[in-house]
Amino acid sequence: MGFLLQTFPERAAVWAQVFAEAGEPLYCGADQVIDPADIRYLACWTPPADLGIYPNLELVISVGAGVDQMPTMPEGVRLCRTLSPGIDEMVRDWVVMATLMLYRDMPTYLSQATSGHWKAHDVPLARNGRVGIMGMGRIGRLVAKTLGGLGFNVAGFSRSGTAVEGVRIFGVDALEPFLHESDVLICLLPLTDETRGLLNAELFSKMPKGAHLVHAGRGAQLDMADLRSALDSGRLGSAMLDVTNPEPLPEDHWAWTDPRVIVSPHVAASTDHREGAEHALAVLRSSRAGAALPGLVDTTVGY
Ligand code: NDP
Ligand code: OXD
Repeated sequence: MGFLLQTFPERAAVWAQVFAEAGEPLYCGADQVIDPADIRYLACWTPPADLGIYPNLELVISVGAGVDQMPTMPEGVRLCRTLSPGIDEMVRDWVVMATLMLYRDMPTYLSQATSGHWKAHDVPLARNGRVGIMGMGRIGRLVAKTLGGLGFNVAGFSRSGTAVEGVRIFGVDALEPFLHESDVLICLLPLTDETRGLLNAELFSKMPKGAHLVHAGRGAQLDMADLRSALDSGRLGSAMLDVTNPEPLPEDHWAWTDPRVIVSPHVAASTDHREGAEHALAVLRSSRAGAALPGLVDTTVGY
């Protein structure tokens, strides 16, 4: 049973230590592998182009929360994503920051600051604000709890429409009423065939005039040209994007300098190395025991 990690040196060093502490062997890099037939487990962000070089591969683990960067797995190879409280908490913090910044008009004040312009605008109360969260999974639920705790009226949108305490939940057949009441729309959806390009002109047209967009899902869910038109028409007031389309955002892209948009370079979360390694060990042990795998991806739905 061989476990191969393909990653950058800082992460590899921590994983090597965590695996050594657990008494589990680990190959850090393909160059350490003498016999590819020994490899049963592979952890990486993106795998080698030809996974067939490991004929006995059973399982691939994405070192992040998402798996949209992964190719279709070969027959019989299972795919897991990383479950890590640190990822969930980091994204929650970014989303809460972004929601407050947009709701409290920070793009306008940052823009005024460039010319030293002291001008106050209306100050809204959180409890008068309606927040709509697309994706009520691990991260969406954490965000809902925090924003609800600040007083926002929180609604959630998910594929299954599973109930979440304290949140008005809308299923996929109720996207329109959900959008109607989203003064701040937060996207925390995985990228799948169903969510690609979902944040577009048609969707924006269903939101309250002047609403805001917080996007930390995946760049390919957003039509950036439609976002610009929605901002120009006043349909949307502002947007804060941690993920963009494309990524990285080109140096001369309009969104960098548009005062209504704040961009961060896909940094809402970065997997803590130790938590990632511990998750991989949990997957390894569950697999050996024939137990349910933490973070197992349902490849038929894509997340
Ligand atoms: P989960 O798998 O726990 O939750 C996904 C949620 O999305 C579920 O509620 C699911 O519905 C819902 N969903 C999936 N497809 C659809 C659809 N077509 N329509 C409506 N709802 C849908 O994921 P996480 O919360 O852990 O992470 C969510 C995403 O956040 C990741 O996939 C990744 O893209 C992004 N992310 C971004 C990071 C960043 O740094 N910017 C860092 C980490 C994650 P249901 O509950 O019914 O299954
Ligand atoms: C992730 C990410 O998927 O960083 O973990 O986006």
